[in-house]
Amino acid sequence: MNRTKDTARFAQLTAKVRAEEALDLDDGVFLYTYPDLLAVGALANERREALHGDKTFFNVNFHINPTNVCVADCKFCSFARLEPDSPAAYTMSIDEIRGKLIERMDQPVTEIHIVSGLHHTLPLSYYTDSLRALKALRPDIHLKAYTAVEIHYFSEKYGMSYTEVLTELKDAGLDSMPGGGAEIFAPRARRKLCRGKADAEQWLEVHRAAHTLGIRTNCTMLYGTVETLEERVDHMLQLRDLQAETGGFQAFIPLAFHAENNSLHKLPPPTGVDNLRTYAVGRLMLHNIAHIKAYWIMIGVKTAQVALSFGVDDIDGTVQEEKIYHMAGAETPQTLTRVDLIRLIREAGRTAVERDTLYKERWVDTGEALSDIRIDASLPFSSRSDSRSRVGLPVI
Ligand code: V47
Repeated sequence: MNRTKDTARFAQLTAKVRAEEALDLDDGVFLYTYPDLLAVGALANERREALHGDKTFFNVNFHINPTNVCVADCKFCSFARLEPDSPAAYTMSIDEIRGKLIERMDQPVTEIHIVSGLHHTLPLSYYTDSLRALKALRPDIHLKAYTAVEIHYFSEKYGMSYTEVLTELKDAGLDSMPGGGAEIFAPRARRKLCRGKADAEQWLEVHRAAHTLGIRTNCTMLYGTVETLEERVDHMLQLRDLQAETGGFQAFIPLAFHAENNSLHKLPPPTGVDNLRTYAVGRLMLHNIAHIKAYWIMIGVKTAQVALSFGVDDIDGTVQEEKIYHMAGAETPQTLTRVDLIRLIREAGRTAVERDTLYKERWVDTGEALSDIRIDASLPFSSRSDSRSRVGLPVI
């Protein structure tokens, strides 16, 4: 596409960004279509450095997907199994969920990211018991669990308000919530992608309820399917409005569509330029959300590294066992070690900072030789020993 390079308009927009004025829908679309990608990236990088300097955050986490049985019929999803009797359908017992943590008791994990399908028969106690079982093993671990779509489903299924569901989960050990399920808010696109699932108002209302209870959350945007650029920017603006009201979002995570094994498999994947531009536009539109995260599993390690110069200041964590993207064709590894993450951040010219889920700094890179960085440097030895003895493993 041959686009004109309106440098005067870009200069006005730069002045607006530097004056910390909120950008509007037209500004966002302009940034998406301005031909000079590097200029857009540099402006986003300016904001990123004003907020965080060279710091680039990561954490040591792992994922549990307790079930893939799901009543929703999302056209982009390769993970869910609609038929509980299908051979690929699974639902973990509470013991199997505990087992995922027991396997990792000697690792310096600080967060478990838990997301499930919308299971039609499980009681609420399945979810509260899972949280309690994990906290009993490692009281210090942060449980980032259940998307707004799951909370909305629980609310309808168990006849409870969002606040009642969230309060029960919080009492059981829920510490924060991931940002999934937002997809694209525009009703036109949502009807094509995920008809019948929680809509934009409901997704936002769950996050509002969570923030009111002091539960911090993340937010996402699925892009590269049927949406227009206007719909992407509108999605960002709706997130920004809720953030202005509650301040409860920690990070915005753009999610690039992956097409394998789902009904949208004929769509071309988002290009590298689209990925980098979406991070940059996200950084510039969402001036009131502190962190922009590149989920390396989804974007690839190499693009995640480059994204650190396009507005991104966070690359998620070690992850360890990922299903949603790998079932949709992601070719990234299943895990990166703490040292791998430090190396890739360092080589991008940034300072690696290991954070906890709420962005408290646990370790800051001072440049020691990679071979001297202990895998478990961030976990106090005593809590490692306590954890191992709690499940009957020898204390090492
Ligand atoms: O809600 C599903 C998306 C989300 C596909 O909060 C897809 O820290 C692309 O939300 N292609 C789940 N996207 C992942 C998620 C997430 C990931 C990492 C960190 C955090 C966080 C949240 O993935 C889903 C959906 O929007 N998704 N299938 C697909 N084929």
